[in-house]
Amino acid sequence: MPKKRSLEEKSADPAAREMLAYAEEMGISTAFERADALAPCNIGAAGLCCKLCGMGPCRLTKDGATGICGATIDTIQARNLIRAIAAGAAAHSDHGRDMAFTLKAVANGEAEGYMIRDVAKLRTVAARYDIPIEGRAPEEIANDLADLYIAQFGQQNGRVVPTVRAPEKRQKLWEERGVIPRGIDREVVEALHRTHIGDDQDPRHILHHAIRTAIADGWGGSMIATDVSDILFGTPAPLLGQANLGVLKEDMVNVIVHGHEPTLSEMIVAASQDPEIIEYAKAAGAKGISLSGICCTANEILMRQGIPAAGNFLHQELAILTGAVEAMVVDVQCIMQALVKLADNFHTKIITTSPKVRIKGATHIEFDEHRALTIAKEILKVAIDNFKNRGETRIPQDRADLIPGFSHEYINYALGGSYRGSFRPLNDAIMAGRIRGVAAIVGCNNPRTQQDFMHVYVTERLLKEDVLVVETGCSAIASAKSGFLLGEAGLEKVGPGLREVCEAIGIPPVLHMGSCVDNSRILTVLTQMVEEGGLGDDIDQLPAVGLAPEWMSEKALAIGTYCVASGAYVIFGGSNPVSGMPDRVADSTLIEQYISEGWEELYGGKMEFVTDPDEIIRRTLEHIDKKRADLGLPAYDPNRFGRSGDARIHELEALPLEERRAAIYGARAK
Ligand code: NFS
Repeated sequence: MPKKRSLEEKSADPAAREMLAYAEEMGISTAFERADALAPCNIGAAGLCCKLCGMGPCRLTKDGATGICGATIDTIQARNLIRAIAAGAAAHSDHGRDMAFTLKAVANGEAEGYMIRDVAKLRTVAARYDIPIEGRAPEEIANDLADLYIAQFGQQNGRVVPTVRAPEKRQKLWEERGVIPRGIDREVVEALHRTHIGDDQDPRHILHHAIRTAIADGWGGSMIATDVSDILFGTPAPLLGQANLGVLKEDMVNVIVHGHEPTLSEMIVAASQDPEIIEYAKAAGAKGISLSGICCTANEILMRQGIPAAGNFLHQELAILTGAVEAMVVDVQCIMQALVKLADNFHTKIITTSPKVRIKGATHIEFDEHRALTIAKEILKVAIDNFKNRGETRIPQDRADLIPGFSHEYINYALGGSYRGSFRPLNDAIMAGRIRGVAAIVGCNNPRTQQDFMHVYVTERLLKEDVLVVETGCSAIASAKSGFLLGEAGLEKVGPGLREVCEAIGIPPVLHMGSCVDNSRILTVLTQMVEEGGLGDDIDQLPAVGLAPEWMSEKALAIGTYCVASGAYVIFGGSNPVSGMPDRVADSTLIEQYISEGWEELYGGKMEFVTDPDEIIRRTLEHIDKKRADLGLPAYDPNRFGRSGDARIHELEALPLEERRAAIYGARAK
């Protein structure tokens, strides 16, 4: 019998615990409780089930077993893995395609309500591809860039163009290995073709194409999505935001936008500020409209507009349980079907908007970027009309302030200033050992593990070890809820060297870099660190690690794989989709070995699945220290730092005047 967990075991977040207690009291089902009731299939979870044809499903339970067609465990695991990676790449990239079409429509004056907000980024990106920019109107440049980007999806030969933005050495390596993606859709389709019954049956050869498919995501579809979002909605820069369910308002119409694409949510933000809509809300008896986000939509509008985040993936049901949400407006990805049934217990309307996503029982108001503002207003009116149906509410009071908005452009600026924006200070801090290394902590919540615990634990431990942390996706929201994304709030938990750097530059120790497609920003940061000099000439030489401690989505696997292809060491927590049976004969399956040691030999990056958080930390620090040693940098020694910056000033301030003088001038006087 699966174990029923306590509230504390289900989530590290007090707001979640409060709502889960309420759900239990009301007898309402949530993903947390369904995860307790439904044990995962141990054969499927280990990657040992093949259901690619009608002879199966073949469930292989012993080392050496094969499917009816003769497929081995290694082949089946490789096929399952590449299919997940292809689905993840498809999701990110299809999002990128829609953004490119929106850019095209904006350039041609056909998209109501949108404009080109960041002309500087448009010009910088266009110039990278030799699109003429001088003397041209932003719309002309945008039209050419949109055409180029749209073409990347259906391109048959050549290379997906954003790959030219990788370090030169990396590009050469990809060419040598034959993994430069030719066209985004082509690689995804080929992944499906190769895994049809009776096609590619050499696991290494299958996974070779997994790398190419993943590069088409990170250095293709995702990068396109991030570029176009910045061009249309503005490149993020730090601003003040809030996170957790306490952002919902008792006296206002609460509308939550949930999903991933910023095209609709940005328009809902604009519509919510329209005087006509505000009046409409007031006429309905509310003080106004309060907008908030869940999942990566939350990150998109939090980073750019400071709209609060109601929570991460596992908060979607909990938000409805407050009884205070008039409408949850969803577009694509990470939306639970369970929302509709859950919402039946309250007045909340679930509104689907994407032509690609409908949920039985939900209200569908289809979004079309050509009439975006009109549709956004229509959606808000539905929510406002629903305000009168609100019953009893139960809004947890937990909310935390945060400062998101660390695009790579902003980090560059913060480190060097307007006229000499540069990654030099970051590289110098790493070289000196003030910063031991960098960790990107990303990815989902998974109801099979305690919500947020792994994200927060791993983040806290690494900060103590002077590792600078950058975050995206639901991981960033977990840190936001825990107060790490606010400079002073997190600093007493930070190691001495990193603390000095954060104080000197004025940044929090954890940098929120955006949504999951914005992991492409991390690729750009890593590239800029390489190009700045002093830390080797390719990403695999950097003392950097990527972690997805609570992953669950196929997109996370795609992200992990393109990070490996780019040279990073990536560790996933939680479940291991290529583990094989627990009683397997060898220490690791052939696939586990291949994506770790095998990929490291080929690309300098490796992928591992590790459940124990302390082991994740150990491996992360071991890797960072090894990379430091390989670069000839001094070994990490925290005792060398912490004698400057704000900490030192506070210490001096506490001394009597004479002693303070002696401390400051004494050494010099001698
Ligand atoms: Ni990323 Fe964003 Fe969250 Fe996981 Fe889902 S919202 S795209 S997949 S659950 S981090």
